[in-house]
Amino acid sequence: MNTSRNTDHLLAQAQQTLKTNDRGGYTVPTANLYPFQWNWDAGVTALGWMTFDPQRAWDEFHHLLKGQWISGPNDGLIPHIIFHQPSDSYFPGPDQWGCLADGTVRRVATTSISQPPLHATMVRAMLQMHSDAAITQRNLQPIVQGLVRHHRWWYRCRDPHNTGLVFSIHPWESGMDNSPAWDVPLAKVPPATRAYTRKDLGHIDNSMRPTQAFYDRAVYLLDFNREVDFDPQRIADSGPYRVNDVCIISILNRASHSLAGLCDQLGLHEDAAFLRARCALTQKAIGALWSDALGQYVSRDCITGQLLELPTHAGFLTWYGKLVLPEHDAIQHATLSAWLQETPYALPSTRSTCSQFEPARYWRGPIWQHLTTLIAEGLERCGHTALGTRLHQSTEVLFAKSGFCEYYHPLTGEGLGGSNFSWTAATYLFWNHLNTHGQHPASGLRAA
Ligand code: 9WN
Repeated sequence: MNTSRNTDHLLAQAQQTLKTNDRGGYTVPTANLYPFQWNWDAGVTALGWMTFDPQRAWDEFHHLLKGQWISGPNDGLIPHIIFHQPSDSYFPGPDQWGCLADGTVRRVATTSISQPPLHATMVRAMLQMHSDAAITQRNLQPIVQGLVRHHRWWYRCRDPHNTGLVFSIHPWESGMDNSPAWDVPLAKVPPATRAYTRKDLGHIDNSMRPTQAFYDRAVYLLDFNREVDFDPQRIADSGPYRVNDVCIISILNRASHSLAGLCDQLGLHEDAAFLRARCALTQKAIGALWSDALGQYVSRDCITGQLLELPTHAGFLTWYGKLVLPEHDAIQHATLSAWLQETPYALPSTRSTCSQFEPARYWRGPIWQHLTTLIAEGLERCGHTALGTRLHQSTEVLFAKSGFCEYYHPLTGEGLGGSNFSWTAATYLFWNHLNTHGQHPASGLRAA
């Protein structure tokens, strides 16, 4: 097959993946394994829809915002899963979280935690891709208002002492659920003692999924949150797991810059000023997450103050987050360059030389394509074009070799986890759009 036929075939397959996973205005990440709408998946998936059905892209956000909490101390929270329709193929489902629709705080059943808030940056990118005035007019304002409320929730509830570094309260909130970076803080969380039945192992081989010990702690934290009635102050004072996650911090910071720009556009000047002030605070604080030993940024246990010095790809998102301090830039660049010598495919979620590296297990080694592309974009916009392009090219190789899987083996390039995966297909559609519109590789997002 020649290159252009290959591209046509991949494009058709990617669009078909989104259509197959469409549940009428929102997209499931993949059938059965993840049968609901997920928070950060929705943001990435919208970019894919934008390449061939702009109104459908905006609908992804409208559906996500139907799950937003609309009153009480957690006003503004966009939960990590929105349970629009029932399904019994996933644990923990709506019966576990204590967050059913009540018409006051919630209009739809949801979880009680969030996920990396990349949405505002995706909205900026969507506007650059398709600037039809009528469609923008119809969609932009309610989405921006919902996102402002959400960012205010992050800063109010997850950084109540204005340190500049928000914390997360559950490994599922990080999106990088099973990262070895969480091993130390999770080891201090007691295991759940109640009976429950995992469903993930009915879909995916045990060797690729988190351990039982991980699930026992994940369930304990879910129960804790429900038992303290989701009270942000009690969670901030005595939650058993609080982590300054460098992925969330970077993604939030970038999205706050993006959102401030969108607020300017809509005349929401007070919100824009608030967001910029929070970005300035984060910029001042980020140095605390630098690891001299690893030559990269890392996460930190917020309870003990201990750096979680594990070499994970999350640290490289600081370029995307506009947060890298000048004195760290060349060092982290050298670190990433060294990583790239070590595996045939990029970018592993954990460095392959690390003893916790497991190339096929969830977040402990495999490649996630959407994250590689965000990191590539961050590198490019900070002037590290060669490295960014290299990462970008390596994602293209994987799409062509293994299609649109949930994640990929960094030593063999094999596709792993769920198949026909929405955010992977969307990432391909987005990058292809930038290439064909002369915005290769990352300039389309540069202003965002
Ligand atoms: C828990 C949907 C989600 C992603 C996460 C990924 C995985 C869920 C799970 O799937 O998490 O949220 O049950 O393993 O880790 O990043 O959003 O694709």
